[in-house]
Amino acid sequence: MSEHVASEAVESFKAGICSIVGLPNVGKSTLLNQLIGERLSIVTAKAQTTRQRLLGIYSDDRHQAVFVDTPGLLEPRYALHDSMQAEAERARSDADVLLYVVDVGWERSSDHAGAYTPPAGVPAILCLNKKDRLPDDRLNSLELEHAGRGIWHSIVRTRATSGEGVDDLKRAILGLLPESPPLYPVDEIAAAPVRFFAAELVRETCFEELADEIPYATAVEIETFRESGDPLYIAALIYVEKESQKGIVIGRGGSMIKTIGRKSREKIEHLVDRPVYLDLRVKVIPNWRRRPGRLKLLGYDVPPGSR
Ligand SMILES: Nc1nc2c(ncn2[C@@H]2O[C@H](COP(=O)(O)OP(=O)(O)OP(=O)(O)O)[C@@H](O)[C@H]2O)c(=O)[nH]1
Ligand SMILES: [Mg+2]
Repeated sequence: MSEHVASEAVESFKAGICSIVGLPNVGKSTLLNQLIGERLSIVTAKAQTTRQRLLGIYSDDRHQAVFVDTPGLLEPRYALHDSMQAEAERARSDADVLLYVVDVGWERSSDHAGAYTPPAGVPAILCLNKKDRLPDDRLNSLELEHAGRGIWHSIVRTRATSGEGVDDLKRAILGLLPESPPLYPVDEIAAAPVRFFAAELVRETCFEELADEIPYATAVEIETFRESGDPLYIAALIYVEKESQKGIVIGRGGSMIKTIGRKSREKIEHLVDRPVYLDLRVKVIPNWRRRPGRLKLLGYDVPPGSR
């Protein structure tokens, strides 16, 4: 009898992939972090922060949702953008559930959702995010408008920055997962190694501290990641495309690189929960965003036929 109960419990486990898609800056990465309860995906006020698919895993005793955060894109301009676009498309085609995120305070984002059709056979949820940016009556009419298309399995309003609505959203997603055993060990929350997140935190800090085009011209590579020894020793390279950008990243008397180093180190220490020694250097690779060979070296997948 007990054996029978156990096999039933295994059969009713639900697991699958939920891809989070939408235009840049609508709050996809903030939502992923809230759904997982951990700051995995980097978030900044600038659009096109996320460059690669990032997995965040949520497990409870009956479900496992593997959330995939994707880059939000408009028109690709560089080989790097082709790579970002391909990452987003791959995530879309792998999905068991699709989460389409809209910034309700930005008309273009909602219009885009209005024109979007999820792939056949994949249940899709519409997330009206940044609900703090629109009065309730306008939110109501927006929701009615989207509901009228009949393509959304459900529509959920959220404020990702505070976590409001995220529990409802999670419930809606978990309910749509197919029956399946867990895809990852249930105590894992991420599928990438810590050194990937360390590089991402340096990149996030570059986005926060540097202005204009410079953050977009930066890439971060971890050269050394030595976990034996105390503190944890990390040497990282920040790549830029021009000598003039290198000068700005270093700053007068090294002031900017010191700030980036200190802030990045604090974030990494928070992540690994131990002291970190972070050594940062800046190097120029001319036009790396336009050169598929360089992109590959920096860890970005490049689709065939990329410009
Ligand atoms: N007011 C408000 N701001 C939000 C909300 N959710 C996210 N944001 C902010 O929106 C900005 C973009 O958030 P991200 O999570 O980086 O957006 P994204 O969709 O991942 O952006 P890309 O990676 O560039 O495609 C950040 O400054 C967030 O703090 C929300 O519910 N309300
Ligand atoms: Mg993002």
